[in-house]
Amino acid sequence: MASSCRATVKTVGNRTGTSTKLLGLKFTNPLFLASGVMGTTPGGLKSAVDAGAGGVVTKSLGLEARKGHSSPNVVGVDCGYLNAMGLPNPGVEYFTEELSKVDVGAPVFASIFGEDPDQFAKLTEIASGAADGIELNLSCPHAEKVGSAVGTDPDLVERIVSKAVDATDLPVLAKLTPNTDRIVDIGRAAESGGAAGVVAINTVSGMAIDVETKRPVLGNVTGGLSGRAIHPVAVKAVYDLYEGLSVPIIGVGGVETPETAVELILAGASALQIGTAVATCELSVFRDVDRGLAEYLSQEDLSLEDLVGLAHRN
Ligand code: RRO
Repeated sequence: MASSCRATVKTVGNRTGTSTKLLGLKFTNPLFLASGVMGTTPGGLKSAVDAGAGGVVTKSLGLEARKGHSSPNVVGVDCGYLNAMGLPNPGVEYFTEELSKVDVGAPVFASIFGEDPDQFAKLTEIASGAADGIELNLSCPHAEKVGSAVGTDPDLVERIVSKAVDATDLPVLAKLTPNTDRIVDIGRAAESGGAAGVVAINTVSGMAIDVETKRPVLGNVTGGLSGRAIHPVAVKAVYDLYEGLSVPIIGVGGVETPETAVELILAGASALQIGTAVATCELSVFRDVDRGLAEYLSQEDLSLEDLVGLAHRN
């Protein structure tokens, strides 16, 4: 894929000006590794931190190890990727044990998925043994009984979040799906359940068909679209959530340049996650975007906090 992502950036002295406190945690910058990319092993998470990520999110973990959907499970499309990985993961107990042996170097959020509030509570309890925060996956668009199957009913979302919050002292985030016209209702339900923040957005439901074979490309037929293509969808979701919620919003979707990062912060995001651009722009994306963000803040004479949601006040 053509890389339009590398920003022209200058270092602002020694300081980036983007360190931040959020959810009771300290981050060297507000750019976190999104779930699903490099997060299947603690070593992968550490590599992202070494490359400049301010925080990291694991691949989504379930109660049992899982192989995922048959391949092809990722396909490049214009301005992004379609994936239907199918939640492959080594199981929460194994991963938590491995994570406890590694100093990742920045706050780690354990992403978890389950079928009901009890499963989420159990997963939360186990993952809390090694993580600094929990991200509830209420939004994978292509899995049966989990992900958006449980994340589009506000009552169920509130019960899931509430049970997870009761099972831990760590901050609990709810990752929301864009594949609904009720994202604000769902975000409010997560907030009522005690979520410390919400993450918006997971991938947008999509599919690709091969014109030669005349068959769907992905092994699972449908998948989730990520990358630059979904950036405007993420901006709108974050903007709407900022109007309707009081808890912090973590924006994700097509962040690959300082401009795309600033846009999501102006919409209302207090921090951001980067996933697809780690593949399309390489790991340097964290430092490149952070430097560009710092330069923008310096030029505009604004703090990061000033910038959050500024589009609503201008
Ligand atoms: O593993 C996946 O197929 C996957 C997950 Br858990 C998710 O949350 N979002 C996505 O696009 N793919």
